[in-house]
Formats: sequence, C-alpha cells, structure tokens
Amino acid sequence: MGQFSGSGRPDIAATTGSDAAIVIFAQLPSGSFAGPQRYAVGNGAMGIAAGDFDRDLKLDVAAANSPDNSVSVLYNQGAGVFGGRTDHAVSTHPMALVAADLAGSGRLDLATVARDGASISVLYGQTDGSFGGRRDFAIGATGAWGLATADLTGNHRADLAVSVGGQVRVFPGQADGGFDTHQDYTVGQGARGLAAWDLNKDGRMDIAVANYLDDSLSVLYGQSDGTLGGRQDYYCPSAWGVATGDLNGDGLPDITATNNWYNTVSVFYGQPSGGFTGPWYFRAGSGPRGIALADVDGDGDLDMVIAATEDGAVSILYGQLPEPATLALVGLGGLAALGRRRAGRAAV
Ligand SMILES: [Ca+2]
Ligand SMILES: [Ca+2]
Ligand SMILES: [Ca+2]
Ligand SMILES: [Ca+2]
Repeated sequence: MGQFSGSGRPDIAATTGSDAAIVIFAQLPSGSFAGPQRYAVGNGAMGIAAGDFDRDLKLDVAAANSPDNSVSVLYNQGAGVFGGRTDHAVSTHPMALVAADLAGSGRLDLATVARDGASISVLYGQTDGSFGGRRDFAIGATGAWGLATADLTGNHRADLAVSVGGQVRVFPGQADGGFDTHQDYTVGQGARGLAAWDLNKDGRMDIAVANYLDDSLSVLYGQSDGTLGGRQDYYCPSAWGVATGDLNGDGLPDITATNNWYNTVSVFYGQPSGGFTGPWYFRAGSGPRGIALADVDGDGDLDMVIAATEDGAVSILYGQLPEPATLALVGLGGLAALGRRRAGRAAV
C-alpha cells in the first residue's frame, strides 16, 4: 500500500508548525480531498516523513517537533486512521526528518537534523516496528535545516546530506548503521531544503540545494571518486524547499524550488546537453516552503504539492495547469505527498 487511506490515490500529509498536529488530506475517488483530519503530535512539528514502519502494509507517518526536541510516530490502523503517537527524544530543535533503511536492516530508520543541537539523531527501526537505539552524529555547526538520504558516495550504503549555513555536509554511511566524518561542500548562503537525485543520469546521485539568503539554487554532481563536484548555481529568488522529478516527461530530471517571499515555485528543466534552464515561475500559496512531487491525479504526469506558511494552505499544481487549486486551510511546516510509487519514501 502506498496510500494512507487505501483509496487507490495518493493522499497528502503535512505538519502544521505551531499547531502541535499533523493533518491528512485523503483523496477521494472523485479526485477531491477529504479532511483535513488532524492528529496530535508534539509542539512545533516541522519535518514529516512517511513509511511503513511496522511492515503491516499500511503507511505510517512521523513528525519532528522542533521546540519539543522529539519525533512523534503515528501508526496507520487502516483506512488512514492513525493511533496514538509514540514520542522519541532527539537532539535540540529538530528540523527536517527522513525515513529510510539507513542501517541496512530491511527496516526503516528515522533521521532528523537538529538546528541547535548541531547533530543528526538517528532512531533505528526495531523488529517490532518501534524505534530505538538512538545515536547522534556531530554536524560541527549549528543552524542546520535540510536533510536528504541517498548513496552519495557510491559505497552502496545510505549516506546523509545536511544543509547548514553555506554548505552541504555529507555523512557517509557505515556498515554498522553509523555515519563517518562529514565531507563539506560549499554552496550558496542560507542553504535550506535539499534533494538527492541522479540529475544528470550518469548513475551517481547528485544534490540540489535551495540557498535562501543567496537567492540561488546550487547543484552538486556525484563524482567517480565518491565526492561531489562540478557545482552549478542558478538564480532562484528566496529559495526554500526543493524537489526533483521529470515534470515535462522528456526523460530528463527537472528541479523545483519554492520561492518563499515571492509566492511562487521555480521550475528548472533538465537539458539534453547537461545543466538546467529556468527558472519558470508558477504561482503558489503565500509563503511557500515545503514541496513534494507526485502524480496526485493519476494522469501520468507529476503534480506539485506545496505547503505555504503565510496562508496556512496546502496547494496542488496539477500537470500543466497555470494556477494551483487551493485545498483547505492548514498550518505550516514540512510536507509529504505519498503515492504508490513512494511507498517507504517521503519528500520533506
Ligand atoms: Ca504500517
Ligand atoms: Ca549524477
Ligand atoms: Ca524533464
Ligand atoms: Ca498528474
């Protein structure tokens, strides 16, 4: 199962920031959305991630509660109804959250990046579907925002990438589920969201990162020696969240980024000769931050799901439509759009 509600269509989950809740929008067979259904989590939930944590074929969800220094886990009891939350302590002021099999155990683990704790906290998936054995890994700086996971070093393990200040720091995965000393790469200032994807289709994972203070998007390409290099920068005003996918269906990965102050989304289209053209701007909600891509309406093309902080709404941009359809008022925070193709994964 890839949907929360089992309707056959992707549903949407979002954190609400100050509201100590996550919200679920369940997509109906008609394509409209029910909800939002609210579920209590800790205070100030920011990051959100989904996955089948207890492997019962029902998609579960977790949120990182920044002022509470905790992660809340909610298990899907069926048909998109979630049980009470289980909280786990993490390092100070968690921001982004990812769910992935970091330890190679076959179970999903949770990792969150702590803005003031200057560390990554990893909660390891246990055989009974719970989380435990927390380990922290030092980032070496405060102010971290974004977190992504992929095999960035080519070591056939899940690595972690963190955006902090004007850098991306990559933590190579180790055999025991731990992470090695970070490798640092300079990007633009005020790095926020980041995404890992093979953007130039050479078989190695790359990184796209939104640089809020520099009004730019940086792309770093995976190199044959396991490092990142060949940085390219693109103008992207007030860049905050990032997501990657082939939006125009030409087989080349594209990049999207929210423009927080400009109430728009930027799209950068991959070029056959390498690199990207853009930005093309599309209107989004007010103060857009989190963005995720999924084929929400099932018509074969990727749609954008955007969480906006100022008007507290989740918006969807369907395929080629120029204007987003506002769903309903919700709060702010991270965002996960979830579909069959994304079972066990989530975008934040
Ligand atoms: Ca489950
Ligand atoms: Ca690549
Ligand atoms: Ca494309
Ligand atoms: Ca679509």
